[in-house]
Amino acid sequence: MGLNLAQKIIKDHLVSGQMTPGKEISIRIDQTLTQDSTGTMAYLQFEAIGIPRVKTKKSVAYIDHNTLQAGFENADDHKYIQTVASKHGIYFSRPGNGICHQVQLERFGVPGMTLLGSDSHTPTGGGIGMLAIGAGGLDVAVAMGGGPYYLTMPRVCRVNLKGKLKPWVSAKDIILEVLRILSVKGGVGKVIEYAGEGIKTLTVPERATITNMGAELGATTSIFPSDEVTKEFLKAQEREKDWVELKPDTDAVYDEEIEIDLDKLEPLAAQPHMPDNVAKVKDIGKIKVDQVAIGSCTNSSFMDMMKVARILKGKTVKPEVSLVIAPGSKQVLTMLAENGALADMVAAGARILESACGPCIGMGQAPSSNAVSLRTFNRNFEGRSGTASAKVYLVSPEVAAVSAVTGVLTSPEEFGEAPSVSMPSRFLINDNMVVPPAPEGAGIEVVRGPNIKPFPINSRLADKVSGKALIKVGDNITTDHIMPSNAKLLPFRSNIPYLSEFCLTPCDPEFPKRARENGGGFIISGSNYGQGSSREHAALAPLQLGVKGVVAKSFARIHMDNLVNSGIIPMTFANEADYDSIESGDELVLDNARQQIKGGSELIIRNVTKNRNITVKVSLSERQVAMVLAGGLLNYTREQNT
Ligand code: MIC
Ligand code: SF4
Repeated sequence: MGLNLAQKIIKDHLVSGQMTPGKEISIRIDQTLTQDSTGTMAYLQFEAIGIPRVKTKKSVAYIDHNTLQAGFENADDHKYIQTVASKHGIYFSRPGNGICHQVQLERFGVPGMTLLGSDSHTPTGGGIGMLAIGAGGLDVAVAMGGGPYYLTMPRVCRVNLKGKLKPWVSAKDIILEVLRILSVKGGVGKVIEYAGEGIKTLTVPERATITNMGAELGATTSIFPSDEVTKEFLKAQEREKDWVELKPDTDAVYDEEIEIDLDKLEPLAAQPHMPDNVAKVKDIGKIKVDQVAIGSCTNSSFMDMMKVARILKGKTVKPEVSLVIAPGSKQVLTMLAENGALADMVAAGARILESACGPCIGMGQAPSSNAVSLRTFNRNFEGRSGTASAKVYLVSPEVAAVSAVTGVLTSPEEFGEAPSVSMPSRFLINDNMVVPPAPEGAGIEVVRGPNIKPFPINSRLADKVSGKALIKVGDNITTDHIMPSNAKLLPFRSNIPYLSEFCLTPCDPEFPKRARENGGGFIISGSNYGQGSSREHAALAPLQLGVKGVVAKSFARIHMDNLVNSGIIPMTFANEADYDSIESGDELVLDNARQQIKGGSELIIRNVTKNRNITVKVSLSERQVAMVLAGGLLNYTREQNT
């Protein structure tokens, strides 16, 4: 029986386990990436592991999220990352060089390799045929030290693309369509593998838009084959030598198949407040727009920007609309500057932001109250923009640019002829903003500012785990709810005690206080708890507040791993109806917790207040059980080494 592409790369990198879907495997990691808002924690943990030099083929530390520098905190963290990277053999992409995923694709991604990144949009690398996976910082730290990455062997879903996109319809519409079909939970436990005649019509940056936003499906990753199109892209980046052909076997077997007819697709938008709340732009209607933001790791490639520049050329942005544009990398920005497209954008009234995440992570450009904001980004979770009442729609660069000119949500076919932009045969190459590491033993001193505070480490799991149900939340709670990130909080990613004061506050402003007063307890949730970001702060902040376990209908992949890494017990209701039987404030007890967790997948929680037992499941591998018993990955690693 033939292998599909995901299985081939996994097989080539397999360290342990059987490639049976649902079973735990571990794989060798070739490349890692970190960004600054998860990076400080990842490097503190790397230092705690105590390995002097990274053992990967290439590890890169990016600064792209936290670049406002409203106080000393950001700048201090950047210095820490720069020096710690230099000391341990890690390349450093300076602030201004661009968004990690865009730069990694342009300059470092290699088809067939594995990439582990401390950012949930690491699957962008699947656009170039990498098996690129997002993870918590601690998992990336372990991979930098040469340790394998553990994951559940995924099922593989084939998305068969037929035909060719019509003018004005773009790669963003393809992934929005996949989200419409599968939902934000539909990719959990799966790799989404793209195939079919239609893939030949998509350039690498377009493929990367699709694999990037595959993160919103909850998928382990998404991947395209490495073909002539990939070769063209690598050649244009002067990296043809990195190209290898990669494709599934002709008799490859898939667990699931979806077909999308590209000719039939129309411009789409994800409506507030979920990326899978997708409708046709023309069906949503001509709602008045207050803000348009173009950029982010989903849609900031040179070609996306050129389409935007062509649409804006000779026009003026509607007076009621604020248009901001952040080109994805220094390469993109320089090319736009050189060919005059930047001048067209500025002349039309666009406000140009630096090549960084910016408004996508709420670092500035919070919309006005009740505003409608069209964004080419990948997440429109409530409040993520920095304005709780804002209504964010996720759209293609074409829809965004056209609507900035008309002032209302506009399906671009009405605008005239679509701009035709093809991939350049040569990108502008200048890697002067990537600082190579110092030679081994160069005596680099790691600079640590006062913003860096010790992070919490759990203790061995007690025999009896008890506490109150501190909060009860619904479905699809994102890590932006659990550990909000905005211009005020992002500078404190190395200060968990401070951050914990804001933990789950979008759901209940009293949560941190209640958790502290009760000496910790449990979180009760509906399905897909922890979707979105890879930030392990969404586990560390609850840990700081004494949270011992989360009982949910289901979990998002990366967040569940982060909970286990922190020694917080992730439990799912054996019978979902039991969710209704727990109320916030109920006293819960897990008797013989160690024994119960060791003993099998079903545990009994006593609800003392309701005088009733609830059966919950812990779907953990043997290794994860050992981690929970030890009080998290760091304690587990120490126990293993003594
Ligand atoms: C995001 O898009 O939510 C982020 C900010 O890039 C996060 C990482 C973080 O929280 O620092 C992600 O996607 O993992
Ligand atoms: Fe940055 Fe936004 Fe991409 Fe996250 S999704 S890496 S915040 S651009």
